[in-house]
Amino acid sequence: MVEGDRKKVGVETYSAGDIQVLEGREAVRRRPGMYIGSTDYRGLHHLIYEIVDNAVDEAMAGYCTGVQINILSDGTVTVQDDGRGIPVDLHPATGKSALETVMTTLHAGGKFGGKGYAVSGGLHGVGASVVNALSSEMRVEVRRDGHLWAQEFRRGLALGDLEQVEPASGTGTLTIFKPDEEIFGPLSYGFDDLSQRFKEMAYLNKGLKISINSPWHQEQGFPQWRQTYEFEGGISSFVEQLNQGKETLHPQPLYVQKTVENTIIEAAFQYNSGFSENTLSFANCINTTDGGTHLTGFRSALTRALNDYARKQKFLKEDQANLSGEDSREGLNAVLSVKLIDPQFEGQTKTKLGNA
Ligand code: 28G
Repeated sequence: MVEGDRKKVGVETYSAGDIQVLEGREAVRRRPGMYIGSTDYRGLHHLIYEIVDNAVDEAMAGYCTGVQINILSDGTVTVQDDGRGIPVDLHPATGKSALETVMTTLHAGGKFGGKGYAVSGGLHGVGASVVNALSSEMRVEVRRDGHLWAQEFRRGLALGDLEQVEPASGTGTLTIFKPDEEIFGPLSYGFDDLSQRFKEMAYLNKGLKISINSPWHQEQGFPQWRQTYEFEGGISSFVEQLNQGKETLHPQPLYVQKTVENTIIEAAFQYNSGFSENTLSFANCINTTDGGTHLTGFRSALTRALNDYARKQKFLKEDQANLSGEDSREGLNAVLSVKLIDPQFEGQTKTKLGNA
């Protein structure tokens, strides 16, 4: 065969965007642990949190009032929200819809600014495209602009184009995915772990209704398989729960809230007759178990406020020393929650907030 005889069998249809998709998907499937921590029980649950986090982001942006999570008998997970719906318009950089871009490009729509408050931290924040790459099947349905739109994927690759299915009212996103058993092994879910996280999310986002309904658990014979959380009291309700069964020193938790330069700060606290402190701190709904600047600031502000008041009221005489930090936290149950546009998580486990 002479050079030039070789027939072209097709036109080159791979765009830069396609290559990026393949690279992203293959990288994720080759080393899933790099993206979701592990491929065991924790990693499997991480997939669900990743998708639910996106719905909670939409709630923090002020557009979503409810999230419904279902676990079907075959291990398929569905997550539905009533937010604005993932945009379906053409994304100029990739030549694909925004939806397909978000679902197939690593970090597309990621938590790196321009997105408002985003649940992120630790191993979170890798995005829906990672869940897609690690799902044997995925289907995304969006209600938006007067229509129902849908697209399907297999192990992160689009099965077809985004389709305009039918006229539809309302807005929201429905994501249906089946974690890949080639990666995770047999699918097995823990109702208590899932519901605990959803409960925490509901406390941290007052008025947000989160429901979990799991025919999977029902079929496996678990006693608990559905639950709904909605707390009008937000983190004050959280503190009431922490103080349940304890002798409280005042009937209602104290609650303070302030927004400073796009940073929302909330604290709820209530003293009980015990001696230990229990303060839970969160940044963008991530439990900052190693504390950080927000916790340090809260503690010193509390001590200062108590001392100022004690001096003013002459509970502390001029020759008496200030209350120590430890004094001010005796019997304290508190929940501190900050929401920032660009949270900086530090430390080995990324559970310490570093923002000034
Ligand atoms: C049901 C499963 C989990 C989501 C939205 C809504 C928007 C969005 C999601 O945008 C692309 C990149 C940054 C703006 C944003 C809709 C703005 C206007 C959205 C979800 C566009 C992503 N209208 N709801 N993504 N951004 N729910 N639930 O995933 O610039 S993801």
